[in-house]
Amino acid sequence: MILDKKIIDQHNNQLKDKHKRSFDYVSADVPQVGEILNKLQNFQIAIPSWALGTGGTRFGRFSGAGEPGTLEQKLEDVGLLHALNKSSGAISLHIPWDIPSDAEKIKALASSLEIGFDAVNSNTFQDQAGQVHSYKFGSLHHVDPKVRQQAVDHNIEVINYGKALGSKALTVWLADGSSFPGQLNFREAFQNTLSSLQEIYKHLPEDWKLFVEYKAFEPYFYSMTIGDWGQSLLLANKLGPKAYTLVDLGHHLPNANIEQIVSLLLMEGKLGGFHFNDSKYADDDLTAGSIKPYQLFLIFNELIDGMDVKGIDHASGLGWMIDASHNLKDPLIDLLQSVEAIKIAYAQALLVDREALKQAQQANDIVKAQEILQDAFRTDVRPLVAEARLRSGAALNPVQLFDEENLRNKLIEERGVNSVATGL
Ligand SMILES: [Mn+2]
Repeated sequence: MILDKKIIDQHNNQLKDKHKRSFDYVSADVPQVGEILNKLQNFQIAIPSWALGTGGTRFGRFSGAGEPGTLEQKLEDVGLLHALNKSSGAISLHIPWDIPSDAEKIKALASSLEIGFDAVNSNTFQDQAGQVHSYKFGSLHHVDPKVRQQAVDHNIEVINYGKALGSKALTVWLADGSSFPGQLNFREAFQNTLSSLQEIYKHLPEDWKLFVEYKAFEPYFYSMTIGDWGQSLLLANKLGPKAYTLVDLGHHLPNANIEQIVSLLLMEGKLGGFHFNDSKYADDDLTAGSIKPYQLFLIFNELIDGMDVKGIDHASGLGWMIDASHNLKDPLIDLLQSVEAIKIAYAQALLVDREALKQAQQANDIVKAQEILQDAFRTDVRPLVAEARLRSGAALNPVQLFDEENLRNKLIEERGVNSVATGL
């Protein structure tokens, strides 16, 4: 579905007076407002193709309606999000759920919707129909070289699909691990993983990045072969300059200090990208910023600090993506909420007075340091984020517009009630 620009203009007209009042109020105290708005306009967060349908838990899945049943429809959904917020200008494809059988046609559709292709994702965490070897006991770390080779070949195939579309990164997340002590030899599992990744790395184009994702537990509960940022960083360092660590917010043990991890990975030049979501207990895959918005702000505070020190462009230097699952809310609305939360945290972090913070740190003035951070966090930056959207031609309030225009019902009319997205 293509959203008529007139609908967005009408919506913006209705809200513009109220918006102007709140924008004028906030921006009066922000001297660098023009620069912040530019950065907000440039900052895009990729949408994963698997998040467009309803997710489930291991106990069940309650399907939504009018889900995108084809890759073309998934692109259209991301195009719709991007029309609403002008902040979701890329899709991240998962192979084999989204094989682009006609790459040129898919590229043309994406470019008509003004969306690009973010990292491609391989899947060795489940068996596909007709697959020769099973991944039941792992893939790249498997004790059997034939299984490892099959998983390596799959990743090379994913790179080739990505090349055809213009992707520039491969994300590898492995469901390799063990659930019982004694099941695995840790060193052998790690070495097998390293040599498999080295094979994949050889096929990575010069201008590509390899993102090595880690996860503390699940689907295995005793050990994960790439279980934390240390293991991921070890692999990335051994692989070479095109390999980076990818941080998924839900992939840590409870209360891990993710902002500190981010800071050190950036210092080492090895932070490749992000998967945004939120959680209370584990890999809950909830809407970004819905549970711990202060943590999200603190992460962005370190990101900006670390990127600015190295002169890394905020918008293009790292891979930014949502990795969430929506089993209660409408996936599209949920994604709009996540993008909004990410941009709010980014805007708040842009407000931090870095010079004053540095002085407070040097003087061991803890009170001042806390005041500086919380001043920024407690500023209502929503009008800044909305103004950036307005200047980009998007809606002042995307969630409200989605609701007012009954966009889900229109998708159901187009696709039917029973249309189900491929994926988990
Ligand atoms: Mn992830």
